[in-house]
Formats: sequence, structure tokens, C-alpha cells
Amino acid sequence: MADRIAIVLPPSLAAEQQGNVAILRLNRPQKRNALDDDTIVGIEKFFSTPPEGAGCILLAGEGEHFSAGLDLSELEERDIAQGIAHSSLWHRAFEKIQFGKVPVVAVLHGAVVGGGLELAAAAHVRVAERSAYYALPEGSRGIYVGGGGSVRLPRLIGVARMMDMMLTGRTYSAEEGQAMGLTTYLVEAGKGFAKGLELAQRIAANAPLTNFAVMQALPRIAESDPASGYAMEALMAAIAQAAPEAKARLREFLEKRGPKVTR
Ligand code: 1HE
Repeated sequence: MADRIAIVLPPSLAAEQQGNVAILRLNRPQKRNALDDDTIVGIEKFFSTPPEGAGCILLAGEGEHFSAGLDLSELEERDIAQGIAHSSLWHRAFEKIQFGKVPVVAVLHGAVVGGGLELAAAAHVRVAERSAYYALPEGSRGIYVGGGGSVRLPRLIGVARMMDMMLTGRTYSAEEGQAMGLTTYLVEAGKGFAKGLELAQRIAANAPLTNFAVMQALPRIAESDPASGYAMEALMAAIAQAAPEAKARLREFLEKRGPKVTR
């Protein structure tokens, strides 16, 4: 059973909750889920204060496409200062996804392009249906990525691939994306939401401190020099294992009540 969520969002976003998973849908299919300012502000708000009890957030798109990226109709009148403010708004909003309170699983289908790909790149796990395709059409529009793409995408796919996508307009299929690190799970048409929900429920069942460590400590450790990384890892490991939840889970396993790791 899905519960509606009290937070006030623009009509381009729809939120609900299924148990310990909160679901946010891009809900502007008539414009292919193009991301206008109201939507980005709504995303920032939702991920800043996820619904109580949510241990994971599932992000999906209504209609035939995940997202056509930036709403190009809002670009025409912007000057340089407004352009910087606009990009900074996207940075703040997507930072709340990547370094927010709980992990985020994105379900992708159809176009995952431009700012839509930047949005997907901020999620922790990406489930892509075979219809999904990735592109950065900014080059052909005479603009540049502005939603953190230059920071996140090279870390996922490499600078050279991102350069090629932007310079030549090359698109990648969901399947190709799997080899590159964009698609974490590849699923058949219509199966993305169910797979995403299954993964989100599994993530939400983890100890919150472990999810915190994976979201907040792991990417920072990966960016730091090895000596700082080892020190931070040792601290994080010690903090996580000292939590009562960890003790209880370890005891469960040792008393033959906990789950075994299976293939
Ligand atoms: C839009 C947008 C949009 C559709 N902004 N209105 N993104 C792009 O360059 C991608 C532009 N969009 C497309 O290439 C296609 O729309 C799609 C491949 C995604 C889908 O094609 P299709 O045939 O299903 O739909 P459509 O007929 O092209 O579009 C339906 C409507 O959505 C139409 O409006 P209508 O009023 O005529 O019905 C389109 O104008 C509208 N629409 N995409 C505004 N993007 C932080 S910086 C990030 C920089 C970027 O993201 S650049 C990439 C922008």
C-alpha cells in the first residue's frame, strides 16, 4: 500500500511512500520530464527532508522518458549572473541527493539526457530498462553541463568518454552503459520500477550507520590520499561496529539466526 506524502511539491513531482521506501517521480511527461526551476527547487526540498521512516529513496520518471534534461524554454532570457545562480541551484539540489540522508536508487528508461543524466549520476544505484539511452546534447545546443556533470560523470565513465559524448553527440544504450558504469542493473522493459523497489527495500533494511558510511565516507575516502583514507576507514569501521545494531546483527549470525551470503 502506498501512502501519500505531506511535503508540498510542484506538480512536476509526485511523492509517495511504500513502507520504508520513499518514491519520488518526475511527473511532467508531456514535456518529457524536462527539468524547470520549480522542479529543481522541489528536488532540493524533497531530498533535504526525506519523509520520516524512509531508509531509501526511489527516483523514477513518468511517461516514455526518464528526463529530457534542462527545460530549454527557460534558458532564453538568462544573463551570466543568473546563469551562475541557476547552475548553483542544480548543484545544491543534486548534492542533497548524493550526500543526503539516505541512499537513492534511480530507475531509468527512454531518454536520460543532459541534465537528466546529471540527475541520474547523483543517485547511488541506477537501474536501467533496455529502452534507456544516455546522451549529453549540450554541445549541439550551444551550452554546457551545469548540474554537476563535469564533476560526477568523469568519475563514472572517464573524461575521454564524456568529452566524446559532448563533442560528437554520441549516445550510449542502457546495455553499453552497463560496461561503462552508468547502468548498475540492466532490466527488461517495464521491469525497472519493481527491480528498483526491491533494491531500495534491501538498502533500507541495512543498518543506517553502514548506509551513512557508504554514502558519506566511501566517496571521500576514494578521493583522498591513501594515508588519510586508511585513517578515515579505520575510524568509520570502528564507529560502525560499535553501534548496538551492528552488535545485534553479528550476534544473530553467530547464533545461526542471521542470513547467509548466497550466490
Ligand atoms: C522540452 C524538452 C526540453 C522535450 N526542454 N521542452 N535536452 C535536450 O536537448 C533534449 C531535448 N528533447 C528531445 O530531444 C526530445 O524531446 C526527446 C528525445 C527527449 C523526446 O522526444 P519525443 O519525440 O518523445 O518528444 P518531443 O515531441 O520532442 O517533445 C514533447 C514536448 O516536450 C514538446 O513540447 P510541446 O509543447 O511541443 O508538446 C517539447 O518541446 C518538450 N520538450 N524536451 C523543454 N529539454 C543544468 S544544465 C543541463 C543542460 C541540459 O540538460 S542540455 C540538454 C537539453
